[in-house]
Amino acid sequence: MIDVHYWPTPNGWKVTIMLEECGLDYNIVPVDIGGGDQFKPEFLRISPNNRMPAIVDPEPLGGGDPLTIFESGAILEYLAEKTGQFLPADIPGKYRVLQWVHWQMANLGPMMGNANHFKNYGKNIADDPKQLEYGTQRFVGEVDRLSGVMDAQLSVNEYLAGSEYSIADMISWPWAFLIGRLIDESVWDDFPNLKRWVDQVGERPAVYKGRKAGADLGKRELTEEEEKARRELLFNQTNDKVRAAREEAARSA
Ligand SMILES: N[C@@H](CCC(=O)N[C@@H](CS)C(=O)NCC(=O)O)C(=O)O
Repeated sequence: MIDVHYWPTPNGWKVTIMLEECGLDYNIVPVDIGGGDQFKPEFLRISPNNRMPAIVDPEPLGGGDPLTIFESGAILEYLAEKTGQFLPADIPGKYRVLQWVHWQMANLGPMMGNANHFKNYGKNIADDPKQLEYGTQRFVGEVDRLSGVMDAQLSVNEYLAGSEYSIADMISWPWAFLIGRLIDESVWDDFPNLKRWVDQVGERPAVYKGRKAGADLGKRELTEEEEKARRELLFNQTNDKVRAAREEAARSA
């Protein structure tokens, strides 16, 4: 059974949604990113960038030793290849999907993450709120632009990569459905085609189940001290700070 190293966030949901869509059995291995699990040597050996999600497949496509994969885009592409689902086999169809998968990984995910950081999390970190203004404007602006890119594509296509539901939709939906929450719910008025797709994909039973996977993890209310430690851990990562964990992972490999 595939192990999913996971915490319930948009990047984690991409993988549980795909596993649900493919009907594959999986076992959730919690990675409490607020508690520092991403720096444990056993996790860093699977995911050297100290980010979840990651998977371990004990029965990999092509045989051989258990296969470990980090980066949600690579994981979805692998699961699509393994099951022969949600990624066309023909070259034009395959790259019609993969260009949107890479688009999400390089654009929508990082820009929304940064917009959320400057607009929401930053309030508890920056001493002067003015420090946040340019970052908020830059990244919320990018999210608005990217919403327009999806809206235009979805005005002439049922799904992001054309007429068929694919891993391009599964990888984009967990971020896209949060756009209203991030910017303002009125933003959907500007992007009716995107809203149509968000609702349509959201109604798929596998999408619902994937998003609910491990929903109870991280529900515990943190004390002020714990919240402060969590912010320091998540938002103040320099090479110096993570080097020791990485070296320990290499030593104990
Ligand atoms: N490009 C990566 C991004 C993964 C990512 O940013 N994961 C976050 C949670 S959504 C994480 O593990 N954060 C831990 C940390 O910042 O130390 C992917 O799509 O897999």
